[in-house]
Amino acid sequence: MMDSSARLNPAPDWLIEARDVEPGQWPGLAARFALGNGFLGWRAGPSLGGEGAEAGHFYVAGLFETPRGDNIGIGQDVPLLLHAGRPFLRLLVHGAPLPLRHGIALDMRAGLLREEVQAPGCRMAGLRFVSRAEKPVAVQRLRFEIGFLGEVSLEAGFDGLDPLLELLSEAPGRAVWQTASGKHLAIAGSLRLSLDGIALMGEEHGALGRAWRWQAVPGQVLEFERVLTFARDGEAAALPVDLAAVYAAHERAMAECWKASDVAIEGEAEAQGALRFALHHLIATADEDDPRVSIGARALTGDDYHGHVFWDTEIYLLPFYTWTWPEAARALLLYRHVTLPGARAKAAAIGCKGALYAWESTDTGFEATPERVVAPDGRVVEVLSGKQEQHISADVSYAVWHYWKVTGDDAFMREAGAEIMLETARFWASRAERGEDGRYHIRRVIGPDEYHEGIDDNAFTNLMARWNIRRAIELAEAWPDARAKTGLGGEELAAWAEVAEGLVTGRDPSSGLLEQFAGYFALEEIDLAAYEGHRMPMDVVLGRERVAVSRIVKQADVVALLALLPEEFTQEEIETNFAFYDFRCAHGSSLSRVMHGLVAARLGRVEKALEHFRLAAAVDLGAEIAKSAGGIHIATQGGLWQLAVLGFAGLSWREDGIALAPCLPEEWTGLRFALSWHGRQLIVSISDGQAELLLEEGTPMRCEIAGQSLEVRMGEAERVTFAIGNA
Ligand code: IFM
Repeated sequence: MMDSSARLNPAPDWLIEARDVEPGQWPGLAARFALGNGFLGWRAGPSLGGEGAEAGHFYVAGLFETPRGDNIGIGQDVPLLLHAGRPFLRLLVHGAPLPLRHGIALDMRAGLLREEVQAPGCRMAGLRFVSRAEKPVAVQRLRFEIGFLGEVSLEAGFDGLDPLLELLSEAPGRAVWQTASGKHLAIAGSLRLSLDGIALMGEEHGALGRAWRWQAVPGQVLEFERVLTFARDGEAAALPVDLAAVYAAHERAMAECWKASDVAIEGEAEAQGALRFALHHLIATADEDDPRVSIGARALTGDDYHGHVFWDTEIYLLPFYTWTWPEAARALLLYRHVTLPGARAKAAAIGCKGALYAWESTDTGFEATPERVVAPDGRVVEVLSGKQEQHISADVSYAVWHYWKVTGDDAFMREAGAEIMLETARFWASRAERGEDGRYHIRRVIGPDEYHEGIDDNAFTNLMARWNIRRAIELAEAWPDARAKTGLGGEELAAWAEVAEGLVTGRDPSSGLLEQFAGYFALEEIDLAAYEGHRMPMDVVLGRERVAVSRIVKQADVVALLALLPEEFTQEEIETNFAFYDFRCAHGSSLSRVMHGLVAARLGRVEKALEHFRLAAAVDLGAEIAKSAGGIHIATQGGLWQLAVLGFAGLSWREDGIALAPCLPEEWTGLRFALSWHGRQLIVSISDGQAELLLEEGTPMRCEIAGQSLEVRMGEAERVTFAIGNA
């Protein structure tokens, strides 16, 4: 098995490190350096005692509970993703703790967290991982080198469980907890300590704990090992005995993940590091085997947004999974099928038909958005997004359609995807109102720009809804089975077509400029340049009320539309709209810059795109570690992949293959990435005005590179030369 005393991995682009960690830095670092496998998330707190140790707890995907009473401090019940406990170690020498200096290093390629602790007369090196191959399993190994004489006690235990989890039963090596609503968490654990190769028995300390005492002498070497298995349903899995085999399986599974999804950037080490960091978290956060869970806005790395699932998953994350890890994409989309009953109930509750997905979703699919929150200025404000941010339904369908087109997974579409698309289209057709102008309107919504609430005809919502209805009509016409399953008759279909054709778009026919929503152009113009350097979001700087009557946009809204539906616009329209809205966007959400970057890259505005890339990468890798304390911003990570691959490489799908329109920043001398299309595995390499495509596996397919169309065959690399900066 791996050697816990090994030196840190010297390849800097696969490693992030933090040395001499200050106690106050642990919450942010614990998220940044977190490990996960989609079922378990393990925050990177320090193994050994001291301040900050509480940061290192586990999450189990899908383990939510709604406490009764006022759980977020303003009189309402909201489902929360529970803390699934934290393993700890306490070392005392002559009855007192030692002053410790901690360093951690995340080896992203191996999916391992390494740790070094220095103390007077003692050095400890350790590593831990959650198995990519056997999801319930987490392993920790530590090696202590003792250089002093004295009485030592070491206690290993497990605490920090969410107060909503009550102990139901325990026996040596296992414990089961239950919530008031009957959710379960079962954990089994084993602990071993050996001194110079000889096992020390110690004493039992609770079900998952043990304590040892011994007389230390210089030169002693202690090896500690902890293995845990977790279960959300039923019994905790049996503890593996052969850890070398567990590690080997993890190593193989990690190698497969990286082979399928790696992106290598030449020329800019920071960008390479940022992308590998993004990929580490994207790999760590999906469970290809469980369609009952999806990915929360902070993945399994922190408490912000309580583990709730937003449009972030479908719009920011799904492209990555769809193009590189279709099994994970499929499971994530099946989650939206499993949660259709909640979406149908939400639509019915507002008098509509079909399916309106929860803006914030948990294990049930019922709406989980809090109705009020405490704003940064301390005021309690009403949150309307749970009621009004309805574009989520079109976003889900968008992800379904693109998954289908990229993978060709007809079975998924027949079993689940078509039903999602038809039910969401049905929602939009019933939600749109016919106005006196004879056109259809979607009123009282919030678009991605959450600074403007209760607006009418948000261009993003209307165009995405129209797109949703149109694709659903195509499906219904091609697949009579899907029509039968959803009880869709010809009359209803005709009504959908009428709504789609009649929906207002806010598009000025002469300039192609979209009005973000009805009345937006009449709002106050505020020059954002005057606020450059402000570190607070604009709704805090100017106040919510002022921003709401201004043209300041919180995050990519029309620009997101340009990114998602480029085929609906001419190049000139994209230019016009991007120029108008990029200038007015305050990027008050971590989701914003990657979308702006993606559109800029496709427009060939490469330096601007790179600036957005760098600023987005800084969200979870910048100097302000505390920004990540509530968890890493997983949508940003997915967006960075999109910006590199869909933006700089210009990847898109065609019915019979793929297309690339490369336009790399000058600083990036090369870009290489893996992708899959209709079950085929491909490697794309771009550098020096050349793009090379290698079909590693699968039957021949078509590819268009910088406008040149060719057929690629397995094992034969196809190379195309293109003019740099003019893809
Ligand atoms: O989904 C986002 C939303 O677009 C902006 N606020 C944060 C949410 C979760 O990331």
